[in-house]
Amino acid sequence: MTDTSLDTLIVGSGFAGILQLYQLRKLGHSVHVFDAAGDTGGTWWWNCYPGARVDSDVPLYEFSLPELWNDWTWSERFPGQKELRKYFEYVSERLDIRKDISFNTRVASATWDATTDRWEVVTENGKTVHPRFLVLCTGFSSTPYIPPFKGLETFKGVCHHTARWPRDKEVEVKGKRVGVIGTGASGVQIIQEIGREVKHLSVFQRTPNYALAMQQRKLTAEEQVQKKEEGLYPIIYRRRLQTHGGFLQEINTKSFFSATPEERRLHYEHMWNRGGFSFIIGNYRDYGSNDEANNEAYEFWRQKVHARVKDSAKAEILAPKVPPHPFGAKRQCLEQTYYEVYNEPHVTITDLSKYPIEEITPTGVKTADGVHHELDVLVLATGFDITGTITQIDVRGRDGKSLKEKWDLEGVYTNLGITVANFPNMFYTYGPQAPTAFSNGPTCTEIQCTWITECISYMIKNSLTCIEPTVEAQEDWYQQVWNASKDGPWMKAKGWYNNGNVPGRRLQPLNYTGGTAAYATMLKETAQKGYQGFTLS
Ligand code: N01
Repeated sequence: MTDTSLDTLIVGSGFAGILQLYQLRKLGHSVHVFDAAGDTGGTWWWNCYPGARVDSDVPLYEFSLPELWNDWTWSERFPGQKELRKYFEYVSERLDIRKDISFNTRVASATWDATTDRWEVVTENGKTVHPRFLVLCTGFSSTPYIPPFKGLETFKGVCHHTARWPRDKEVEVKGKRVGVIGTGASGVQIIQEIGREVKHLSVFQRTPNYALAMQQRKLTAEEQVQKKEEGLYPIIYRRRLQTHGGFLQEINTKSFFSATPEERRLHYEHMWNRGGFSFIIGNYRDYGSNDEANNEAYEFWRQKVHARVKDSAKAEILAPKVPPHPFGAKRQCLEQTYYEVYNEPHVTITDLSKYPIEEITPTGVKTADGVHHELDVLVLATGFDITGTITQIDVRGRDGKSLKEKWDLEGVYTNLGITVANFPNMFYTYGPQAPTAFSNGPTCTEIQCTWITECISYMIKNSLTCIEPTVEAQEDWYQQVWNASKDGPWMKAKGWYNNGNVPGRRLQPLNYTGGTAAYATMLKETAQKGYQGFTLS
């Protein structure tokens, strides 16, 4: 028999899941969370590999709820995973949310039941619930991607994907021969952290990461308390909703050609020294669309790298003379001492674009230059399946067809990066076709969760049963996402920005790049117009 006591089921308890739960519970709705993890934190629970650290600075990277920020202070501008975990523990206790979460509970399937107008959600450990609304707060990085390397299963040493790093036992790397495949943010961070202490490090890089200077610094409790007393925090949180990327810095509206080479050089230095994503956000507006502007940004970055890496052959692999893709086309990460690691004689780097991995053997990795890299530990820093974070659940909508099959066959179609036609009363956060990669998590999810809460609330108040987007609205959003991407470099290299990191997927922009503030306005206007683009019944 269908139990109709649950209004909303949320999947995941990272930033989005927690806020969604807190907001809906406050309204008096019955709401529950299933999370495959053992505790709250989402990506910060899973990604416990050495060196994991956030790339958005605090206090931007936290909840804007005064009941939380008032009593919390950080120790660093860009906190590490352990401190972020402590933050989630604090949040969980302060908001008393664990009582509404079932941990170690992975959702296997969600099927729309048109006879009851409810979802039937089944978990791998045998629970079944029937909520009216389903909110997938599964983010963009909850499904690791592991390439089908020949022989991977034969490796006899220790092998982990960065997002499945063991949390209950220490992985010994000191004095070991370690290999890292992948140089995205995860690879760069683990290489930077363990590079000096291992016996030998073999880095396998297919594409260089144009890593930017983090400019990390310690924070004192006093400076944070002072800012709070000066009333700055509410302004910061309001402001982050108004900028392009959820940071305080607005994108540069000046053209590359409006400045002299000297002015540009000084500007680049200034942005570089600010750290974080300033060098991208503050770059000239046409850096993504004009080759000259783009090449100059690349050359500035390249010189910074070459100045730090002593071995010119290694430096050339890390920052080649001819850029493999335009600056900004792939997600850059932030580093502190990444490039200095390559000055250690026991650290080698193989350029997989020239010498691909031929196979993984029981004792190491064989590359096409004929070298067999002997390894005790193999780290797969090979990223995530972005759409897989949703389709890892066998979601079936009104017509009984699976979302995975639809997206695999037709490409990803959503309305506003938050709902999908044919999947009534289903919402998702921080996933495909939202500002996701171009906005920090707490900002983007605050906008989305608030919208979802108001939508559910509106439906209950107006005795409405179902909401789902129209196919036309979805096609329109698909086009808007493409249009916003046109002037940027983001379709000019295969990566997780465009579904290109998983072979065989349809290339399409997976992020709305028109800005977080513009996105928030669109969501708001849609609601104000009585949920234009949606069918309500
Ligand atoms: O994943 P990625 P990630 N053979 O997809 C390589 C966030 N994040 O986990 O570029 C060989 O960026 C692949 O090579 P290529 C952040 O938003 C944040 O590192 O496709 N190599 C690439 O080098 C980030 O952007 C933080 O040629 C293969 C790497 O694997 C996002 O998560 C920390 C391969 C994958 O890089 C994802 O980052 C960590 C193959 N067959 C993550 N397949 C912070 O907050 C893939 N690769 C700082």
